[in-house]
Amino acid sequence: MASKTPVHVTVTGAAGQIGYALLFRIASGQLLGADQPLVLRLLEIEPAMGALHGVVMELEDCAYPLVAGIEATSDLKTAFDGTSWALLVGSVPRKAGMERNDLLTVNGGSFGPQGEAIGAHAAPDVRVLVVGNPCNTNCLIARSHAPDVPDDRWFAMTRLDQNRARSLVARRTGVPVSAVQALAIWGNHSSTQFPDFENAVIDGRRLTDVVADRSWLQGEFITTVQQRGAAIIEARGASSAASAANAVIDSVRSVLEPTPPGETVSLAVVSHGEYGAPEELVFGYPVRSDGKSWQVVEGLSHSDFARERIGATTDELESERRAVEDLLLGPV
Ligand code: NAX
Repeated sequence: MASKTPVHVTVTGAAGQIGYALLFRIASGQLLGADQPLVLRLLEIEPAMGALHGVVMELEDCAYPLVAGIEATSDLKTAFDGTSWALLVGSVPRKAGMERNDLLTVNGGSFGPQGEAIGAHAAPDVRVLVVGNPCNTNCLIARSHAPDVPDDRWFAMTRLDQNRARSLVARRTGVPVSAVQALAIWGNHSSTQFPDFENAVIDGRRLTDVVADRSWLQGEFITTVQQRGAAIIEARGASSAASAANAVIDSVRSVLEPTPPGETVSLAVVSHGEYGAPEELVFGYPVRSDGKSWQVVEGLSHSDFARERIGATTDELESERRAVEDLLLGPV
């Protein structure tokens, strides 16, 4: 049987800690399947090229049968040339004395050129997943520089938050993780995100019927999910990396595979005004895929409490958009 044509996968920030946890999983077939050869296109900034070279040596030393080539580069055209999946992980971390708006501007400055390079050089079927923070707004910026890449190809990662919420509920209620479904993250991947317990189910029952303690759901549950990233930094002395890489794999698989019955998956996608979110914002929604295309789940209802929380995360995304206005091209 003739083997498949290799698919090109770009990972930016490939010498970083998420890159280190992610690349080996991609190369082993966990991203695109055990029979799909791939070419890895790894982007780093110049000062990190030495470290990236070391990662490439390790990838070579795994002798992965699926890896048809590895391109390590600091050049945007080379990084995105012919790519079908652009995983934008690289970004500059917040440093002491940096305001949130400074972070938006510093990182936004690299996502514009990356978007432009995707628009100019990627494969016609390219899909983009932004992980580097602030990921929703970085995705907004990149997309504005690639107007010919259709709206439904752009994603920012809220899946780690969903996985955190799901696991927390499973531990609280003593059920397997698989019993907790449709627990989606709304809005921004930030401390204003809303993990929507109201529409979640446990073994087919409404989560709110199983967990009667509404004050826990509205309080500690939400803040634990929102603050989990900070708690990991506190405990580990470094931010989430393996769980973030795992969520990258989950995000891509959830676009490529049909969503199981009763389940929804969390992805931040380009808003077309669903549930009142302003158009064009990259907004976290519950999504379902049929394996070919995906849709935002329709017809969900929310209490006043949930609407107020979704409003707060919407306001934050709006203010992020205002802060990067100068970096946006076109009518976003
Ligand atoms: P690291 O600092 O370990 O690695 C980032 C890498 O990106 C570095 O090697 C750096 O040289 C590179 N880089 C910086 N600017 C670049 C550019 N313009 N082009 C190419 N490479 C560039 O961070 P890591 O822990 O890997 O995290 C990466 C990003 O993921 C951070 O922005 C982080 O905040 C974000 N996260 C997002 C999550 C999400 O759920 N959306 C969760 C995990 C993580 O916090």
